[in-house]
Amino acid sequence: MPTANNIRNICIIAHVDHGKTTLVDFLLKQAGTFQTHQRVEDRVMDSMDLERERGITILAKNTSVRVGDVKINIVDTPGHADFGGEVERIMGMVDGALLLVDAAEGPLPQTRFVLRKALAQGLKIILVINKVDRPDARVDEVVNQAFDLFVDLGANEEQADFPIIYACARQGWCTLDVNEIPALLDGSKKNTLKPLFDTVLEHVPAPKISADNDFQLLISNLAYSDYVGRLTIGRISQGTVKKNQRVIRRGVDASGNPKNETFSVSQLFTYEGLKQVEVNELSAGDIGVIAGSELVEIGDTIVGSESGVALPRILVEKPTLGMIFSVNTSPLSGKEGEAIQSRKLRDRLVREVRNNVALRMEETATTDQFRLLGRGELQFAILIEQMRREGFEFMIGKPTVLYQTGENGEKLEPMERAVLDLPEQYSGDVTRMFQGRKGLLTKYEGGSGHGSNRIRLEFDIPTRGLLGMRSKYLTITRGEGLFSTFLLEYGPHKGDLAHRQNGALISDRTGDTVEYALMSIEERGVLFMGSGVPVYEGMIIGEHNKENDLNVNCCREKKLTNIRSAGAEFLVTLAGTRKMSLEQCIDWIDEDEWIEVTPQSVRIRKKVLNGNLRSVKREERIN
Ligand SMILES: Nc1nc2c(ncn2[C@@H]2O[C@H](COP(=O)(O)OP(=O)(O)OP(=O)(O)O)[C@@H](O)[C@H]2O)c(=O)[nH]1
Ligand SMILES: [Mg+2]
Repeated sequence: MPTANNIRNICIIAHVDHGKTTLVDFLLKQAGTFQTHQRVEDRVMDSMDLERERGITILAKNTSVRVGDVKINIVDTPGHADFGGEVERIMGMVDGALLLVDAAEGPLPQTRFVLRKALAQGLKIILVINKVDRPDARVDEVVNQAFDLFVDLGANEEQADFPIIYACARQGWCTLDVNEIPALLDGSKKNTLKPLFDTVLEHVPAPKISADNDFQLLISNLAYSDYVGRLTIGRISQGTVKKNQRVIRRGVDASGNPKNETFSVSQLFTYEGLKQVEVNELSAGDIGVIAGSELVEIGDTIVGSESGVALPRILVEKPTLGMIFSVNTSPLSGKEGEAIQSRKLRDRLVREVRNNVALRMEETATTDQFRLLGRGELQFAILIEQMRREGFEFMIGKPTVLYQTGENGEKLEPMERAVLDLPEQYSGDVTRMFQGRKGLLTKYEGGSGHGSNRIRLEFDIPTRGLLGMRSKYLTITRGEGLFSTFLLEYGPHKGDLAHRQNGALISDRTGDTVEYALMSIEERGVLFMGSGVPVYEGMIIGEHNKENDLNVNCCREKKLTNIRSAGAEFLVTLAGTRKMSLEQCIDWIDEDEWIEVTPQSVRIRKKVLNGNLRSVKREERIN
């Protein structure tokens, strides 16, 4: 049983893609977690299907390594802003943070967000300048920028006196000496991640243990096991807990009043590498897993006796976006998955909100619809994707911004800073697009980021203006632009913003699409589908090239004639369709439209299906 002196608890934080999960791979490998013959997948901590498919981390996860007789618990965190709540909730488990910064990109919006949280938590920070192997690395400049960021965020003297490590996570080495980088790059010198391990042991304090021996743990994360059910994850702040011990969960009920539950600890686990190993006892300072209660929630405290008190609940930033989830009311409902009824939809959303502190749920005026509140389109898209993989059918509406009311009754809306890094030749188009969305250019920096023909632009822009922008930005910059944002604060409402310039092409009947019919519609806009696709009245099949909607017959067959044309028949095919991904659909839809999600399809439809009951004019369909 380790005492706190041979434990260190750290997290790894950074902007998206700066190499956190890759670094964990090599920390595990070099600490001898795997047998030499064992083949280890890249980014082994990204274990969820969706994480592997998208190449990003979505959930914070624990692991540990042993260096000598010290156990280092490590929490890998996601870098995408939409999953910022994951970072916020694990901060209380650790005493130190490795702050990774890409040697070419430098600090970006999420670097700022996570560093601010880490400083507020009083964590000891180690700066890791990663990807020093990049040809466009600019190490000195990036170190200076990181230093400025610490100062800017109000780091105290001790915090601003951070050790700096230069690393190439992908090759598994690092150094404390910036002058050694060239030799390490050309292979004339070799190193490992030992300097990083040493720095952690030296600079990150061992977990403080209170003199009070009464067991206490703040629940920072949850997991689920098919064998033992719901699992509590947290750091034991004081005392010890044993298997079969009776403990008390100090939680809250739906209205926030204290609610206690006594339960018996059925199993205890500790992290050893990627495995959870069962133990009989956990003691202060360690991060562990407790089974035995199905009711545990993030933010609850588990204590060992009646006199044990609850720790302050974990607070995270408030949601800024809302999205309606609805029972599927489409004519094709139930054909491809389980068309869940409102109770089950509600239960599923409640379960999500219990596991994810950054999400909230609200009832609406109708019992078939629920409003989920969160941080970004990607956060919603991931949940939607998970639910369709579970076999569910449901509908979602356009994401909407959550407004607030100011002191004098004025309407306030969330504002964000968008930081863009892009090839200079696209700057004109991009600036025009952002300004058209009420963006205010606050910074124009040449020669930064990846190489000299790139520029960095910063805009202050309403969250509302950013909705649906990502895919347009990527189109304009031919996929070469980087785009990230962070929330500033609520500001005065910036006035009306048109969401979409184009109307929809809408099927006026039920049937299957026919190539012949689609060919005549094609000149009216962009089709989202080819032939042979089942459609219904009110379902959207494409984007109209005018502002109004257009109801079309996309099921019309060619009339058969017995006169053969003299010339050879041409085989005419559709020029091309734009297959819409779930995220593109979320970017695209208007308030009077739904996205219908099933395990097999993502369809877009009008809320009002009957063509006679809805207007095609924009000003009449959206108020
Ligand atoms: N050139 C170079 N690429 C690296 C290095 N470390 C990581 N990468 C690459 O950077 C990309 C992102 O790496 P990840 O480890 O997934 O980054 P992450 O910070 O975990 O990303 P999120 O968890 O999604 O925020 C991958 O393609 C890695 O191969 C490095 O030292 N040098
Ligand atoms: Mg990652």
